Amino acid sequence: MASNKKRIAVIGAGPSGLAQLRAFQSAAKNGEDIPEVVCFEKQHDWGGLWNYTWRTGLDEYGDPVHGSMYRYLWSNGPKEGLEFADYSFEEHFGKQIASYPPRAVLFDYIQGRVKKANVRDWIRFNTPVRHVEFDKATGQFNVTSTDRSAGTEMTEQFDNVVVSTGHFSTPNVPQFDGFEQFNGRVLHAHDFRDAVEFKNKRVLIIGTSYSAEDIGSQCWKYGCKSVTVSHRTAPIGYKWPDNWTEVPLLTKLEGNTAHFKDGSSAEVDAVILCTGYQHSFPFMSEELTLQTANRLATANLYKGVTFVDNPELFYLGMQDQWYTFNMFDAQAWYVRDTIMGKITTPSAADMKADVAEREAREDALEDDYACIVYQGDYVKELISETDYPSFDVDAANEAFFQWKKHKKADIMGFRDNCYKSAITGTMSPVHHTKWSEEMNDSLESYLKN
Ligand code: FAD
Ligand code: NA7
Repeated sequence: MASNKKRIAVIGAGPSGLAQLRAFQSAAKNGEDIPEVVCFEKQHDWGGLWNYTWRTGLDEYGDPVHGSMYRYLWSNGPKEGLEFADYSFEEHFGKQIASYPPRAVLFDYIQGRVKKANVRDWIRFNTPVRHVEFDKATGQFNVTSTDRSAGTEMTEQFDNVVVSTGHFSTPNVPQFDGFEQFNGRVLHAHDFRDAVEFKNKRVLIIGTSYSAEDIGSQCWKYGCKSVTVSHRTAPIGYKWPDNWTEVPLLTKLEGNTAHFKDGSSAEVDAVILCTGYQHSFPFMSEELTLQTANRLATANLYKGVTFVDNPELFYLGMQDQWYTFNMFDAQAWYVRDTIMGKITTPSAADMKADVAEREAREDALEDDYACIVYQGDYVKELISETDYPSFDVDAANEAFFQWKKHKKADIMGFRDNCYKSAITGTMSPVHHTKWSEEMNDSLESYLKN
């Protein structure tokens, strides 16, 4: 007999998609009758961006490579800001660990919770979703996916779709005069993999946000000759090392000479475009596609998750991010309870008013500290409506405040600081080696405290 259970498609098994699986598994563990959940993941493994790949460009099947992560990446914010409320670092590692873990350590942590929840069987790996459309006649979504190992394509029906494919994967790539004739590499941050490639090179970075800061810092740490950061709006303004300069926007390249808006110039060997990413959902039909800027109040998502034009569709993790893993959890629990009918979605007009109110509040924010509080309040708001374990969001905000101050004081040394967990209240140990001197980013080395 055919099941009359709802069927839910979760697209992507990165931190957001895994949060959705864990949310449903947690309800099942509490004895609730949960829908059938099918997660589609285009890569061979889970973890999203944290599942590092050496590949760039197209993968072995000719699909765009999702990964934007690079070697030697250490968390760019304190782990105390992202800790899962239902699975602490101490539970995972059996002890408290230092505050800025390298990629492999965070990847291990992400996996620990979902291994414990035993949800791997819910995921169809190596299976990209190619197309999603809504059938008004049936009130269901038709989801077309390709099993790349078998080379087969199929279309199935789902009552709800949760899009959790991230938004830091499809690069925004501006053009500057002279790129065609430049005698060095021009690449986007998405394709940056190993800072050692730029040893002894003069690196020009365009952009002033996280990628610019961190890729520049990696190149510095691994021995580049100099870093020049070119800004469109304003310089980053930290106290940079002596071989690091901030300049106005690039106007053109002539050979290896980069010219800037103020008339100055510099000789450079490589250009890295740290110019951000696009929200890109080529697999969604036009009327289901989220169109938003990279901001805290995403356009067209009620409560930051429910698609206003079709409230059976949800998007996770589409905000610009101070909070990450625990915010995705708050969203996933909220989406779960909406799908399971425990939370009611209001009228379209009320949803639109909610979005407008969030945008107006964000537009009035004066500085980064206010942005942190704003996103912390959003996390509080969502968790107050579900059974996601409540945690001390103010303490997590405080870790972010300290982080900002530590960056201002010493941009190449901020990762040597430690903070108190908002989940367990324990203080992190100081890492055994300074970030600037630590070339070993393995899990084994990091845990030797
Ligand atoms: P992703 O991690 O991008 O996962 C999306 C998943 O969807 C992927 O597995 C992908 O393969 C899959 N997918 C995509 N399209 C399809 C499809 N059509 N069909 C099926 N599957 C699909 N956050 C922090 O908290 N700390 C950090 O230090 C930090 N550093 C970062 C460094 C870099 C370079 C980048 C780019 C981001 C960083 N982030 C960091 C932010 C990052 O966005 C989050 O940590 C997190 O990875 C977002 O999770 P996600 O699941 O929303 O998206
Ligand atoms: P962000 O945070 O979206 O920042 C993009 C940057 O690129 C920002 O400084 C922009 O400058 C700049 N930009 C965008 N377009 C241009 C053009 N055309 N010319 C010059 N500069 C431009 O992206 P990131 O990659 O840094 O960070 C994304 C995530 O990756 C983040 O979560 C990290 O954890 C890792 P603007 O200020 O708008 O002038």
